[in-house]
Amino acid sequence: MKFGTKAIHAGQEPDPSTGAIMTPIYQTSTYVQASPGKHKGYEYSRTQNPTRHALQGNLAALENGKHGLVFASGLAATDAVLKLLKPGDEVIATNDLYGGTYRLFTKIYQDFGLTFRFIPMEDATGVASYFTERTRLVWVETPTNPLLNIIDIRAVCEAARRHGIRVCVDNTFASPYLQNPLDLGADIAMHSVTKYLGGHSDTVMGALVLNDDEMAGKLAFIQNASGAVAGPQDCFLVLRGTKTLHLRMERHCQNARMVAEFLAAHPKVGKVYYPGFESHPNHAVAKAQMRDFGGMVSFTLKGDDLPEAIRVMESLKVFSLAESLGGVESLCTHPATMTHASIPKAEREKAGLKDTLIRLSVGVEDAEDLIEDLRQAIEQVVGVEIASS
Ligand code: P1T
Repeated sequence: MKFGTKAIHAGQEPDPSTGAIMTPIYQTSTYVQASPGKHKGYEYSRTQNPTRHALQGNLAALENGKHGLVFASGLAATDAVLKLLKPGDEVIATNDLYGGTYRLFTKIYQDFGLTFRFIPMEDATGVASYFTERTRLVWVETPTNPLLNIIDIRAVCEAARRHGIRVCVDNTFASPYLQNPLDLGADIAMHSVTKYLGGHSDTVMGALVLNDDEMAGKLAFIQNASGAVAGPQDCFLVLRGTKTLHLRMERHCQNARMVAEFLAAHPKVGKVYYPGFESHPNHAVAKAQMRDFGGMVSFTLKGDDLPEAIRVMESLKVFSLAESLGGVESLCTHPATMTHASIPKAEREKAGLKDTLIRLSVGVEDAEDLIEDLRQAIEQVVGVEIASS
């Protein structure tokens, strides 16, 4: 079955009691049993819920995986993966990644005896040189947040497999429409469902999709035992969101390309970070492992002046200044003070993340309006270059 058909149908059957075509919101905590242990597959909603079950099946299908599990947030999904590890184990992670993931690793799990090393992975052949006898997991984010670095998933997975190390890929920025990590050899595909999968900035949720039955059993145990589950109302909203994922992603990608090209041609813009440019260091890898280049674009202004960058963000009218990404509406974020503030400045700068970086989540509005908004904001703050005749 092709992607659009799966997006609309996978995991969902007409409701058996009424024929309702949309999976109902089973807003219930518990289920009546005819006799102790004699029930219809549902005992308690932390353990299982029919609306959640439908969404888990839908997301598994979109990632070409066997098992889907949804959690109360993207970070709760990441937290569940870390609970597969033991004190003394080591995680090798991408050096450019969501600030909250870095915070969970270093501020919570380090105290439980896990160690984390953050390394550049753009040259995938070098990743194996960081493995030690204690390495149990490689954490890959690609495209990375917010620098849009591209990591060769297949190459990293091959190196990890040779050493018996698992790989989890945070696929949030790409969405399953653009990239399927399990097909490239990853053990787990992780999502902040809050972003493109939900797609409407109205839900916070996370997901894991995987093929391995034993690991899926352990993660389902953790999901129930730790209890950071997604509620049925949110699962319903995300089921509505995934039905248009393929349509939205096409427009996100088209608009982002136009915005990136506009910025790259603007005389007051410094560097534009966008994997769709042939000049992007790993453009060829992006082209090979992604269907298109995504809806995210980051940039700096020429001169790298922080007050100017802040004034540009304040001057945008169609783009809203807010954390998050992947919704239908365009957002603008200042990673240094917002999404990545929990990474120490020295660490951010080591990874190439400047305080002057502006991150755009390009929505599905009309591209002309988005470009005009960026133009007026930039030119209002830094002026227009007058061409000399
Ligand atoms: O916010 P939550 O659903 O818990 O997901 C965390 C998360 C995980 N991975 C990536 C790549 C993410 O971007 C996020 C959340 N990111 C933002 C809120 C942001 O604006 O970057």
